[in-house]
Amino acid sequence: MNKLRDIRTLSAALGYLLACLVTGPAVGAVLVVDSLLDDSMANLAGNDTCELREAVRNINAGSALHEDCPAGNGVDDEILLSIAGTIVLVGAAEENAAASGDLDLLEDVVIRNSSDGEVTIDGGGNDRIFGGSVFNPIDWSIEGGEHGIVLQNGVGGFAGGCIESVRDSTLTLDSVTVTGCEVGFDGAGLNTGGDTLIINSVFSNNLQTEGNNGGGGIKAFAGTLEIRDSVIAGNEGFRGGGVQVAQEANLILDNSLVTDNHARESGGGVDLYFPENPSEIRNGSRIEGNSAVVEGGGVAMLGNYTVLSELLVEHSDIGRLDGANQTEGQGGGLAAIGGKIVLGEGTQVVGNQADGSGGGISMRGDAEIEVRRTVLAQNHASRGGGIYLYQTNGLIEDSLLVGNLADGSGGGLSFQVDKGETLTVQRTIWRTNQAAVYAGEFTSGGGGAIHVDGFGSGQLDVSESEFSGNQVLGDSSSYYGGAIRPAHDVSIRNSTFSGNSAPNGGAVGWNNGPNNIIVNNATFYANASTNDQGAQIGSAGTIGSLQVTNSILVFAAQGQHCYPDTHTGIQVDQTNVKWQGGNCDQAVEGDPMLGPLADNGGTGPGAPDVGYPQTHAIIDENSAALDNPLTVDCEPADQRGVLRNDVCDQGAYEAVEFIVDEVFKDRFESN
Ligand SMILES: [Ca+2]
Ligand SMILES: [Ca+2]
Ligand SMILES: [Ca+2]
Ligand SMILES: [Ca+2]
Repeated sequence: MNKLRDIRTLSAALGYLLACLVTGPAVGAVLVVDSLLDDSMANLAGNDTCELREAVRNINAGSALHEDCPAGNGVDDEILLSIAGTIVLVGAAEENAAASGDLDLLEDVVIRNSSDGEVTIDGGGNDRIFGGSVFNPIDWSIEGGEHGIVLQNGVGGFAGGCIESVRDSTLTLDSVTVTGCEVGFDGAGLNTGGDTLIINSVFSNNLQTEGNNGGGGIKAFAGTLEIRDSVIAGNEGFRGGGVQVAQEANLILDNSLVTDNHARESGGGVDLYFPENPSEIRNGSRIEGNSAVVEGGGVAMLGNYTVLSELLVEHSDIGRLDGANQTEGQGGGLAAIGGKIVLGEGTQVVGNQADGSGGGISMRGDAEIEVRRTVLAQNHASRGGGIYLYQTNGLIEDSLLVGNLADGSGGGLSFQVDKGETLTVQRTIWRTNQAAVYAGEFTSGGGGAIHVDGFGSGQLDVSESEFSGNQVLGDSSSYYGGAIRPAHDVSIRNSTFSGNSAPNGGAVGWNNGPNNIIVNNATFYANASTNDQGAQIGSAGTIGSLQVTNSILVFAAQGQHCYPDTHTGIQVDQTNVKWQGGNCDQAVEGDPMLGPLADNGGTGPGAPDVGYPQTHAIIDENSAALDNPLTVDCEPADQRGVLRNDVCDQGAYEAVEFIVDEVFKDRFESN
């Protein structure tokens, strides 16, 4: 029996191959639509023109069900729209055989504009335009070609206002505009449940109406949604004003613009809702001018606690100075609860606004963030002007935070610890960020660049970074830390504090603890206490300690170097050098002879556009900080990553090049 079946199978296969040799493999039918008419099936029949509805039904049937059109093959069929103009679909909705209302697609099909102008398919405000059946997932595409296809004015009931692509279908939209569509729950322009490519296309002014679900422009609930070279603009939804990507779906946004969309809850531009697979925003994409009421003006991610939800942003902009994303709640540019956000090379988060916390970025709820080679500039919030982190572990490196503003604490960043979270900051520039602490909401606080607070435990480690021109505004005796207002466990190594100011503690200051703060090989230069309470370091804290070693304190621009000097918590021992300022009496008096704040190089990649975190170089061989024998346990390399020599210099800069230059001068210069 088996042998007989094998022979039958073999002969059937041979017969098929022979048939292919004679006739070629099955070729899809090409159905040319040469009419813009839509009407009842009876009225379309026998008029000698092939209407779109007849063509779709022939393809669904795989036959010449309607004699005005060629027969459908059922495999690889193609519809050519040969007449430019507008087709308005008519007939009752809630019908699923393409006989009225929406065109229900049950077989694979390519719909292409072959006319000499734009073709518009209008849903008539009656039903969606293209639908399908969950029992018939299909591979399909709409190709507008040179002149484009517009899908407009569809109304989709629950899901898919203009287009519904059912689970496990694949869909390509190329050169298609989807506009003015409306839906109750999911995807006003498009609701899709399979791999979807949107290229050279526009989704504009679509509306998702109900107080649940979302996707003003597009909702993807399964498969990869790739949006390339496209524009998503002016759409509105509950979650995801522009795009909502949920659970089994993931997003790739490539060289696309998401702008002027609005969410009545979260994710004005994009909402990632418990995504189980990583998403990417990349390659020149811009998310700007979007808004959300609750959180994530530009992007929101509600993370999954069991599967790591992850978003990577690279070479893309979230916000711009004249195109802020904004929210009445948290995370003007980007908000995440849970999950992991990675901001990579070439990301800019600029000009975003949150009435709550996190002007640029807000993260909380067992979340994780990595920021690399990123610029965060001129974002504004009540707390954490650039970044707000709560119950979040983080890494920030080779980045630039400039001109961010908090009405409360943490102009650059607010780090709220709770359960032992860690934040590592390295090779990063913090410049001209401001905390404008105001009485009322926050009775104490500060941190022009970084504010650490919270009732639990946590650790902040800062190294190889520049803090310059950061400020805590106001005059309260409770406002501390022009650069850093630490709490809990903080280490500061190989960093430069220059020209920062606060009422108390111009560079570093705090007013409550518990603290365990270690500062090693730092340079404090020309910081100011506007209340004369510690130009460089100030404290009213009574718990914990701040230990400063191997550091330089020079030029107390206003106030004494340390305040109060006798506080047991502040320990600035003889391994430090001080100049042009009082207090810090254990430090040894001497002129370190420093140059101005300048980019003196580095060994890392440097921050985008501005290079390396700046340093004050030791510029004279008579510097009191040069090869200082009192130093103990210096950092092995300096702020720039340059290895220190045998006897380390105090401060963040090791004068290795200076010494080489001097040797060169002595040996070879004739005069
Ligand atoms: Ca006809
Ligand atoms: Ca239908
Ligand atoms: Ca229908
Ligand atoms: Ca040295």
